[in-house]
Amino acid sequence: MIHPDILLKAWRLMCTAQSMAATYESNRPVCKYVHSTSRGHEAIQLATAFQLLPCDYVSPYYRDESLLLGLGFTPYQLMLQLLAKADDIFTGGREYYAHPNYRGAGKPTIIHQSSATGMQVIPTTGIAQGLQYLHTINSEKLRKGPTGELPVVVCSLGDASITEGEVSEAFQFAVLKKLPVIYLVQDNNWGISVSAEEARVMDAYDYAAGFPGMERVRIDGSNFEESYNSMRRVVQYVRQHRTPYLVQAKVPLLNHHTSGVRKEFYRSEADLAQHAIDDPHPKLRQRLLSAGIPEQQLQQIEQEAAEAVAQQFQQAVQAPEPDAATVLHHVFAPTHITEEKGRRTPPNGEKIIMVDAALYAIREIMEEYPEAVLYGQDVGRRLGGVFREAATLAEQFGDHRVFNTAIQEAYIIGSTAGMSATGVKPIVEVQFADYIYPGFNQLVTELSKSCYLSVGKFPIQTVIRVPVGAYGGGGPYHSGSVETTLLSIKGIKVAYPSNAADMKGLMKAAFLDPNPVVMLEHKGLYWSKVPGTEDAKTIEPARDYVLPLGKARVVKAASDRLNACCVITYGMGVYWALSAANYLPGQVEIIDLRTLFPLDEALVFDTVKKLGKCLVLTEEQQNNSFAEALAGRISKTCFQWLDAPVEILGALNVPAIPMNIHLEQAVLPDRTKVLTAIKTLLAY
Ligand SMILES: Cc1ncc(C[n+]2csc(CCOP(=O)(O)OP(=O)(O)O)c2C)c(N)n1
Repeated sequence: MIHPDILLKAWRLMCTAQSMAATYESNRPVCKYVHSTSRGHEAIQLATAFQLLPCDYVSPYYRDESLLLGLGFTPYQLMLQLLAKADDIFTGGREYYAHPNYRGAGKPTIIHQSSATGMQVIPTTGIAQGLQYLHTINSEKLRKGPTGELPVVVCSLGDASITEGEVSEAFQFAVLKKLPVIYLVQDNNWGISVSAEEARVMDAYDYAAGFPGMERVRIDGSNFEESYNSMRRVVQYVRQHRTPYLVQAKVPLLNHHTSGVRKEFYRSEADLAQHAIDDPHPKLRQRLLSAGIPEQQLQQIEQEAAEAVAQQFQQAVQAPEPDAATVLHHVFAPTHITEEKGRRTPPNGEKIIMVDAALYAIREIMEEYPEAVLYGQDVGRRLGGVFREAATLAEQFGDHRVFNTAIQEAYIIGSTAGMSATGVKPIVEVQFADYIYPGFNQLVTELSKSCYLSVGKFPIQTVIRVPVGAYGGGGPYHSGSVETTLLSIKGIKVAYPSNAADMKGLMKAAFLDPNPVVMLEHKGLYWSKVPGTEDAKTIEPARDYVLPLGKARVVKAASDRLNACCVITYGMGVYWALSAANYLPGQVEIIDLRTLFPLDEALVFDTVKKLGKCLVLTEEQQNNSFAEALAGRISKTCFQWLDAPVEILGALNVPAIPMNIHLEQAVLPDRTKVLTAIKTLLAY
């Protein structure tokens, strides 16, 4: 039997949510930012919140206002976000209503919430993956409940979100690894104006049957008592049995989809009347009355809730707006790796190839940090990466730390958001740059925005290794360059080493950086097999060597100060430039950027100002590339010092690198093309 105090608590909060919805509706000019309310969904949301412990994690979706009230957030706190005020504890006025994120005492942790329907399922499943790992290694970072309870993760979403493809990647991973995650699907039959009948042949409960090992239950989410009892059973089960569970909760939708997309636009009277039958509010009232709670007490609670909401709304309206000067804060979390340190060229050091530099860096990282894990396609035992870039790591560190994943780039990238929130430090790999696109959404939607929109609470510490680049007839889908596309994302860092020493030093810095870092690793440089790339082999830096992101390097200096130019480049471009420079002794200075973001603008601009002539060289197709953008910035900043227009050389503007090696060659820059471009510059 459910205790009457719990029913009364639910009643108070349900009345509060109802009052909030009514208040927002009657103050539409003030509540000008788009928002959704939980009307109709209150019972299942409160029932869920009441089961959770501070050691747990929950990812609410934008309709989970009542869930947040159930966790103990006050209407005032929620309203500060509604009105995008400075004191909004979640996002400082940067995010919509009911997009919380929270890390603090007394409540479950909530990672950054995007508005993209269904996309939170991967990061949230990543939390469960992180908790499972911490449990496996018996880590002190695993927070438990007051009597030693293990944490669970709740991922809440609407029924229409289930049809997103990424949801299936997360489900697959959760059942494969038996993760302690509860998928709470609130089924109101609508996805804005798209009805369930139009969108799918099965509900989430039936869909879950396709994922053996996923426990599942269908409940009436409008009935508080049923919801409470079911959620209590489910949460206890997952706490104990460490296995995924899907709860399909049927609920009515009683308010507008959002304040902007209004119910009268697309819902019939009959549909609204049908939904009203299941209003959880009168149902709970009836239950309380039959439990002997007097009508008068219920009315009094209702009135108190309304008064509290009115008073807190006034207070929120009066609260200050954010200071515009803070708008640039928290794009990244600060890194403590700012200086090049350690022995880059230790005495008696041996020369190594670039792929081994990456491998050795990761080996040393994993030896030092028990929270470091590595996963991706084929990186685990047996192969150790299609380039053997992770060879022997699974054997050395175990399958729980280095393992294969299915072909699911979205999961590989997106899960790191959840992993990182638990304190695990994931290094993941996308097999080829050409296949980063399925994971691109997670990178843009979830990872890149998390630090900024959580005002620094949830930076995502992850390294994403991406073999990249063209050589030797790799063909159209194994030769692509992706840096311009990546660099269009704000909130991630991108490194692009061109030799073994830089690879090792940058990998260490990337790992220690609290933000997402993409390591672009040129396949043509991995083994120095391409003629002219022998210098990509270097002495192996010592274990203590670290090279901060954002420091370029002078690869070759020009001695002829009167008629010289600089080549600003990276990756394979360094070697094309070096071989062209052999024909013009003393006249070419070569800068290897090493990191594309953050960019060492100081060294670039100083060099251009010193020499007056500049070529920006890239392997990417040239039009609208990073190289062109950089050339534009150089032209503007160094205008008075330039003796010639800034030249740019990249690949031809074709959609893909063709496979035939002669065609490939025709598309890519090479020594001859670079030499011609340099000579043109020097002739000015
Ligand atoms: C990836 C993505 N596509 C489209 C949208 C626009 N959108 C916002 S809510 C919504 C419907 C979601 O329905 P459901 O998940 O059932 O939740 P409900 O609003 O019914 O509670 C859509 C299509 C979005 N936010 N994200």
